[in-house]
This record gives sequence, C-alpha cells and structure tokens, in this order.
Amino acid sequence: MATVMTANEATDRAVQGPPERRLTFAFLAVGLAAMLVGFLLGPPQALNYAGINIYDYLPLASYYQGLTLHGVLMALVFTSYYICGLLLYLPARELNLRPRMVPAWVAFWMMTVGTVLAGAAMIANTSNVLYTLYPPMEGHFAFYLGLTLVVVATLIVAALTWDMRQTWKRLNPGQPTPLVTYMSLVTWIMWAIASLGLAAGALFLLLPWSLGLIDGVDPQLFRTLFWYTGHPIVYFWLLPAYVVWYAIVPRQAGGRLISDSMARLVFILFLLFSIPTGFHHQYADPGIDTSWKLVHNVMTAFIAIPSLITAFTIAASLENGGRARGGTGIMGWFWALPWGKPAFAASVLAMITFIFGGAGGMILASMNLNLVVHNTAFIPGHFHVTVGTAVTMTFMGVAFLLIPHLLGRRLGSPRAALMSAWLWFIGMMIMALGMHWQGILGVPRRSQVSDLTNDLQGVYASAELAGMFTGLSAVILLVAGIFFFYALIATFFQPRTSSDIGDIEFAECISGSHDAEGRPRRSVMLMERLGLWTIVAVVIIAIAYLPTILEQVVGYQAVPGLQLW
Ligand code: HAS
Ligand code: CU1
Repeated sequence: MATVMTANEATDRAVQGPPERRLTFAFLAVGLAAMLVGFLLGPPQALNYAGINIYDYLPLASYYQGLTLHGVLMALVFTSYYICGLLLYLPARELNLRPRMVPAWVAFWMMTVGTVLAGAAMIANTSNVLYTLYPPMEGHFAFYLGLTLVVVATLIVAALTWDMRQTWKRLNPGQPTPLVTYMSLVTWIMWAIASLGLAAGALFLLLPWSLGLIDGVDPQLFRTLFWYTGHPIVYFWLLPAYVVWYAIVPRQAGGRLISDSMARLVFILFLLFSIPTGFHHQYADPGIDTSWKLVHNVMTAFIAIPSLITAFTIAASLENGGRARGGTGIMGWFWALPWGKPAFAASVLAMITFIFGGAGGMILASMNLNLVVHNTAFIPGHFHVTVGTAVTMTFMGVAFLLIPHLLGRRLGSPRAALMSAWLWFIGMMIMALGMHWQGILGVPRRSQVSDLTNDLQGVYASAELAGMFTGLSAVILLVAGIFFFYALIATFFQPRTSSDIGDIEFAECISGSHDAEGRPRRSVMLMERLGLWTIVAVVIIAIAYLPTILEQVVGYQAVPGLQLW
C-alpha cells in the first residue's frame, strides 16, 4: 500500500491535527480505565500476602478471579492500549505525518472488542487461569479469543508505524529514520517477532481446545510457546518507557541526550536478545534440556547490557540537565533537576526503582539462585518494581504530559499528580521490600491465605514482619492511585486553552545522528538496515528455540482441561 504512494500524497498526510489526537486519546483513556479497575483489585492481593483476607467482602468469587482480572487488566490490557497510543503518536509528531486513520481505528475497536470479550469471561468466573494462561487449567473460548484480538490489534499499529516511516523515507531519501521513530519501530519489530509464540499457542492449542475441537493440549509445549512471548513482552512494556527516558526526559531536565547512536544500539541489542531468553521462566520445568536452559541463562545476561548502557547514558543526560540548571558538585546536579514537574518526577522515580527491579532480574536469571525463589513472592516483588513501577510510573508521567496536551486543558492538579508519583514510588519500594523478603523466606506466590495448609501457614507466620510491609504498601498504593486519577479527572474540568498545552518536545543530542559536515554517521546508517538486523535476530532465536520446540512437538502429549474454581 505505502509503496505506491507518491511524494505528493505523502505531503498531504503531513498535517497535524485532531484526528490522530482523538485516536491517541482513545487509546490512552481506555488503557487508563482498564488500569483503574486493575488498580482497585491490587490492594486486596497485597493484603492477602499480609494474611488479611478481604475477599469475603468483595463482589468476587475468589482470590483467583481477582488475581486473573488484576494481572490481565494491568499487564496485558492497560499496557497494550497505552503502548499503541504512545508508539504511534510520538513518531507521528516527530515525522510530522498522520498515520492512516481507518486501520488505526480498526485496531482500536478490535482491541476494545477483545477486551470486552476477555473481561466478560473473567467477570463471569469462567476463566480464572491467571495472566500466564497455563493449561491444563482451561478458560472460556471468549477469553482466549479476546486476548488474541488484543494482540492482533497491536500488530496493526506496528504496521502503521512502519508505514509512516516508509513515507518519511520517500520524502527524505538517504536520511536515517529520526530517533524517536527509530526506537519505536525497533520495539514494534521485536514485538512482532515475539508475539508469534503466543499466536501459535492461541491458534493451534487454546482456541481449538476451548471450542472442543481437540481434547486436550500439551502443557509443556504451551508453556514454551507462552514464554517465547512472555519474556520479550516485558521489553514490549519497557521499551516505550525507554523511548520516553531517551527522547523526552532529558529535555524536561533541561539537558541533552548524550548520544544518538548509543540509543539506537541499545534498541538493536533488544531486537537481537529479547526473545531467546524465555527458558529463564522455565528453569524448573521438565522437558527442556539443561544445556538449552543454560544457553538462555547466558542470553539473559546479554539482555541486561542494553539496560546497563541506558542507566549510564540517561544518568549522564540528567547530569547534563542538572548542571545546565546550575547544579554543582558530585550530586548537586541531581537536586537541581526539575523535581516540581510531575511528569519529570514520575519518570525519574521510575528509573530509580528500576535499579532494584533490574538487580532482582539479574538474580532471577541465574539458574541456581532462581530455583531458591521460583514461584515465591519474590517474583511479584520483582515485577512490581519493573512493570508495576519502572513502566507504569513512566506511563503515569506520560499521562500528566499527554492528557492535558491532547485535551488542550491544563493538568487538573499538579500537586495531586506529584503526590501520586511519590506515593507510588514509596508504596512500591515498600512492597518490593516485603515481597522479596517474603520470597526468600519461602512464601509462595498465588496462594489464597484462607486456603493455606498448616505447613504454609507456618511459612506465612515465619515471614510475618515482611508480610506487614507488603500489607502496608497496599494502603499507600491505594492513596497514590486516588491522587493519580484525581489529577487526571480534574483535567477535564479545566478551561480549554487555545495554546498548545505541554507540547511534546524531543531531546536534542550532544552527539547527533549526523557528523559535523551534516552527513549521517556510518554507525547510524549501519543500524538503519533494519531488514538485516531482523534476519540476525531470527537466526539467533531459531538456534535458541527450534530444537526444544521441535522435540516438544514430536513428543506432544495432550492433557484434558481442568477447571479448578
Ligand atoms: Fe523480569 C520474571 C529476569 C527485567 C517483568 N519479570 C518476571 C515476571 C515479570 C517480569 C512480569 O531470569 C514474572 C512472570 C511470571 O508471572 O511468572 N527480568 C529479568 C532480567 C531483567 C528483567 C534479567 N522483568 C524485567 C522487566 C520487566 C520484567 C523490565 C517488566 C517490564 N524476570 C527475570 C527472570 C524471571 C522474571 C529470570 C523468572 C522468575 C521465575 O522464576 O519465575 C533485565 O532486563 C533487567 C535489566 C535491568 C537493569 C537495570 C538498569 C537500570 C536502569 C535505571 C537507571 C536509573 C537512572 C536513574 C538513569 C540492569 C536502566 C539515575 C538516578 C540516579 C540515582 C543517578
Ligand atoms: Cu523473563
């Protein structure tokens, strides 16, 4: 479609205006609505870890129904809507192009139909299979179909971002893709390859199984396909936050990004190494050869490198901003940063939490250490400081910036917004302390306290102090969320302003994509060859995955479904 478009037609699309703003607003708003519901279901989970069961007072059939709703709405629905909004709109602003609106709205409605289907199935108590979907627990067809539609919708948005970039390339021959679009596109390519595992699992196993066309599925094969997608999905969540950290936060800090090509390198490394690491979720699974688990262990160590590069380049860019604002000495620059701006504070607090999230991830990646804490509270402890804070709080910061910008109104209550960021940060740090600690003491994840055996009650009791931290975090986070949604909802009651509120401005680079003579750098042009890098990624993935998947397909063993609720 895009290839036959002339430059003139492309120029016609170079208009910024309401249509894509409405679309972006729709994606963000529905994502935030899903987050609101998911968020309200969080505190009961954390209280459960403190031994306090409030499920008897909630309109829920069980802890497991609440946990499935919480996990699916937060991790799968909120993130998908938000990322589609963000990674289409930011490139559109950077390229000054409009995405194709018809397919973009098709994607939005497909995602919404999917969310309604999956949501209805969960509310009807038919699909308490948790967000990992593990067979032989069997959910309703509508649940699996709904989630499949959500994933397909994200891929349409991926294609639309690609299409905008191709249009820009025709208008600017020989030039490298501008940085924000480049980072967004590489994220989309990584996700397109990553989603194939879940797509295969849904198409060949879950959907026909839940329709009664096949009698059972092989849990081991499904788990392998699931984690093929399930590990890289965490980078599908993280990389949009990185786009914000690279492209927006240094600007908010009053500084410049250190290096354009370093940012591109980071994203290429994520394309190469995000996927062939999924076995680090399956170290305890039978049916996968230990040597392949070791390969994935080593690959997981590789995938920390782009995050470590990010830590240093973003810290340096922040220092650049802090010094430009008059900060001196070793840490003076840090205090000089614009801490009063809610969007900025939310992102930087998110980064600080990710230092702990990343460290926990490195511990989990080690096969020996993993076995000590696998399936314990350590795991939700880890993911609440990664996706629950590093990503979510960056997205909260984005909301403080984008919602006013899209509505043309001032942020409702900047003070409430700032409070929400600090409280979310404090609440999640306390939760992380409690849950990591509980995990080390052997408290299992995913256990309803009112149902515990005597042995497990003993484990909970021995971790009582740690559990109290987890319980305390529930209260702090509830307050944080109330401030957050208050600040956003109050925005609707602000008067409209004609000026472009909180316009999106991207950071400049100290070392940009072009040299002093205005020629694109060779490193940048090398990384521009996205087809080549995609092929390299596919080869690495094939080596890491094909032997195990083939073995599991050959030894396929169907197991009938179970409904444990
Ligand atoms: Fe993870 C399990 C390993 C990152 C999410 N992870 C999970 C699960 C989720 C999740 C949801 O190897 C649970 C799945 C389930 O339900 O079973 N994870 C890692 C590793 C990383 C990692 C090695 N995880 C993430 C991210 C997530 C996420 C990101 C969501 C967004 N994870 C694991 C493993 C398991 C696992 C095992 C399986 C556990 C089991 O047994 O089940 C790495 O990507 C981490 C690298 C990160 C760093 C940190 C860099 C720091 C930065 C901040 C810089 C700060 C600045 C501020 C600039 C090395 C970038 C400056 C300020 C100043 C103070 C100066
Ligand atoms: Cu992972």
